[in-house]
Amino acid sequence: IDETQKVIENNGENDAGLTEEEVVLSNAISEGPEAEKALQRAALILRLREGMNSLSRVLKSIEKYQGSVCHLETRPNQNDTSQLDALIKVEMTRVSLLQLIRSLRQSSSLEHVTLIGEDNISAKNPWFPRHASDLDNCNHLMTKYEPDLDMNHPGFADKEYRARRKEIAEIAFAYNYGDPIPFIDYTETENKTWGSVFNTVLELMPKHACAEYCRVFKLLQEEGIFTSNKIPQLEEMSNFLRRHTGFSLRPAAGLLTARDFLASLAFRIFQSTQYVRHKNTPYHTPEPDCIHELLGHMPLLADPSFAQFSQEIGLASLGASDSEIEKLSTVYWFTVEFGLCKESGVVKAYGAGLLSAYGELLHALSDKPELRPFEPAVTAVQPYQDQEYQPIYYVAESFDDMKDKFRRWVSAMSRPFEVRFNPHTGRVEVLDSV
Ligand code: HBI
Ligand code: NLE
Ligand code: FE
Repeated sequence: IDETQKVIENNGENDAGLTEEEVVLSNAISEGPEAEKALQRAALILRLREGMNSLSRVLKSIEKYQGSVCHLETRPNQNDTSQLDALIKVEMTRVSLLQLIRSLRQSSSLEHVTLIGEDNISAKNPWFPRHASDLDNCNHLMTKYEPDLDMNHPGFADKEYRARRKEIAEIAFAYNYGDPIPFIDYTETENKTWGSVFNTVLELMPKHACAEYCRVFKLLQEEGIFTSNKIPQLEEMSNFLRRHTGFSLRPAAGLLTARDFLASLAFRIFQSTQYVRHKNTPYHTPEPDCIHELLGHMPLLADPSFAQFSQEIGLASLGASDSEIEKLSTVYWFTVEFGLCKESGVVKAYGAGLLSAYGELLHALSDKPELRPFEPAVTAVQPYQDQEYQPIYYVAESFDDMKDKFRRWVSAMSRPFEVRFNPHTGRVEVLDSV
């Protein structure tokens, strides 16, 4: 037992400044004869009373104890925004770590200092939704290409459009699991924008869309959900999906973070925007809108094999590291959003971003872009941009082949546990593999 630990054991919590639990944790972080000199990783959560000023003092202390910072995040405290919460991951010897914590706890500019073992906050026990109702906490938005913020957005100078977007976003913010999706009384302009995209896609479909898309499209027409004169309501579309694949919809206010967006797929829930693109750009918009969701995504989400593939991407994302999320979302991008596939030797579109944007659909199937065979390990690291038409597309041999390759690739991911969706309870179960 080293000296520090003796002190802790003899004097109890107050003198050492560590709770019993933390002593156990810090022991778990490091064990063995070389432990004293070995560098360990640990995470600290701090409440900073004087914001960034106290942060610089904390960093100086870490330096003083010869630790290095591997990761740092701050955010305003939820109850008191004048205070800052900081998550700091450090690398240092265990003895120094204990000294550091003690010295931080004596500082009057810090309200709380909590030590968490590295394992607790990363791979082994991360928080992720276990049931569809947990998705109420998974709607973090990305601020990208918004009419309020982006001068290049066609709605930037259109006050009426911006007000309408706000009104519709409010519905998504207020939505809770289990609520019926509120009805939207779309304006004549909005229905007309839908109509012009719908009619163009209808015309291009026989030549350019994959067979599964065409099959469900026809069903949707027969049921009166797909018509050229009115935008389908998310609620009726959700009920249609539920009958075919058990997928359902929940309204999203805009572009969600990839982690939140992918997580919902694990529960066969698709987060769908409800606003309509600006009338000046019917042929293509970089951000998802309900024309994209309805015309692009819905037909394939009603196809059993494709629904299965979508859920599997979602399951793979639960508790994944940031870099794995990045890879999964890139695979999603080049398949679900912009995928091409072969049908008796002819290349067809199945990606939703193509089937809702006739400008890009024609581009994708022209001789301009480069086509490459879908190969998850390669596709997953292909950089892409999300503002213009894609210069590269990936072509799947078939849905089955794509699923097969995806499964093999995903099984090599490093998550230290397995997840399984239990359809009877609607819960994700975690099978610890350690
Ligand atoms: N959010 N609302 C919404 N709709 C999407 O299609 C969407 C998203 N966030 C991220 C995303 N798509 C993809 O680019 C992948 O990163 C998952
Ligand atoms: N570019 C698509 C469209 O215009 O419908 C939307 C893509 C969303 C990722
Ligand atoms: Fe999409």
